[in-house]
Amino acid sequence: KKVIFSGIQPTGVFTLGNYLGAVKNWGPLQDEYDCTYSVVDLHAITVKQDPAKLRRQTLDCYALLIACGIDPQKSLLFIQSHNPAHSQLAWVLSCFTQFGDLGRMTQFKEKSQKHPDDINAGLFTYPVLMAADILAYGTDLVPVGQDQKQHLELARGIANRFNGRFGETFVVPEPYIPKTAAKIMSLTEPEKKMSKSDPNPNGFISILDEPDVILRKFKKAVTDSEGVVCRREGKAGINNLMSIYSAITGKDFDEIEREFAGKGYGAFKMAVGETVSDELAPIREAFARLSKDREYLEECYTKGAEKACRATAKMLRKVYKKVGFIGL
Ligand code: AQP
Repeated sequence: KKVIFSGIQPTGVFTLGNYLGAVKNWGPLQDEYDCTYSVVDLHAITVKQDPAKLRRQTLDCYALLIACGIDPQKSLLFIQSHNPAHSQLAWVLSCFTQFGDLGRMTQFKEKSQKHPDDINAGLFTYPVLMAADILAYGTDLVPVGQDQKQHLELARGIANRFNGRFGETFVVPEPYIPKTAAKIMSLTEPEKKMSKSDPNPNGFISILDEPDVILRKFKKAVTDSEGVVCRREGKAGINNLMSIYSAITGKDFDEIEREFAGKGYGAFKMAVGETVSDELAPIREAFARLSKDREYLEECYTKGAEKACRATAKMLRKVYKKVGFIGL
C-alpha cells in the first residue's frame, strides 16, 4: 500500500477551508492507503501561542479529526511532538536546504508580514520541519490544499538533493490534490485565503459554528454589486461561494449558474449557508461526544505516539549513518 502523510496545525478549530481543502478528503483515503495523519503542534509554535490554549486546541484538533472520519484503528493518528524523530530529522534536513529557497516561500512572506514583531527562525524553517514530517515516514503521497504545494515542492527538492549526495534514502513524495479540494477564501476579504487564525471571526466558518452563526456569516459575506451568480474573474466573493457550494454538493459551476439564474445573491447565500450547515452538523455532534471522553482520546494518542516512533526509527538511523554519525 502507498503511504500517505498529512498534518494540521492546532492553531484553532479548523475552518471550512481546512475541511474542504484537506481533512474532508482524508477519511476516504484510509481504505486504499496506509494513512498517517498528525496534529502538528511543533509547527503551531512558529507563531505565538498561549500554552494552556495550545494544549486544549491540540486535544480538540485530535478529536475533530476523529469526528471528521479519521479512524485511529485504521490510520496512524498522532500528535507531532510525541515523536522526536520529526525534530531530529528536521535538523539534518536543514543542512541540506538553501537559505534562498526558504526565502521564496510565500507562506513565510505572508506570515512574517502578519507578525512583523516576531519573525522567528522557526517561521523561516517551517518548510524543513514539514519536509521531515513527510520524508520520515517514506511517504508517497501528500494530500494538501493548493496553498501547501510550494512547501511540498521544496520537500521534494530536499529529498532529491539528499538522495543525490548519499544514494537512494528518501521516497520523493508527490502532491495529492483531489479535484474537489478547492482553495477556500475569506468571507470578508475574498482575495485572502480562509484562515483559522484570522482575527475577524466573520472571515471564516469554524467547523463547530452553530447553524445560526453559519447562516449569519454567509449572509454577511462580501460579494459584488452585479447580482448575477456566475463564475468570472473579478467576482472573488461569488467565485468563493460557488467553490464552497460545489465542493459540498458535487455540482459543477454551470449547474450552479443555472440553478440560481435570476435568483439574486440573497437566495444563493442562504442555499450555501444551509448546505454548509447540514454538512457540518454530524461533525459537531461527533465532536461533542468525543470531547467528553478524554480517556479514549488519551488512549488513542498514546498508541499513536508509540506507532509513530516505531514507524520512523529505521529511517532516522539510516539518515544518521549516511551523514556520518556514530550509531549506538
Ligand atoms: N483556505 C483554505 N482552503 C483550502 N485548504 C486550506 N488549508 C488551509 N487553509 C485552506 C489546508 O488545510 C490543511 C491544514 O492547514 P494547516 O492548519 O496545517 O495550516 P494553514 O495552511 O496555515 O491553515 P490556516 O487555517 O491558514 O492556519 P493558520 O491560520 O494557523 O495559518 C493544509 O493541507 C492546507 O493546505
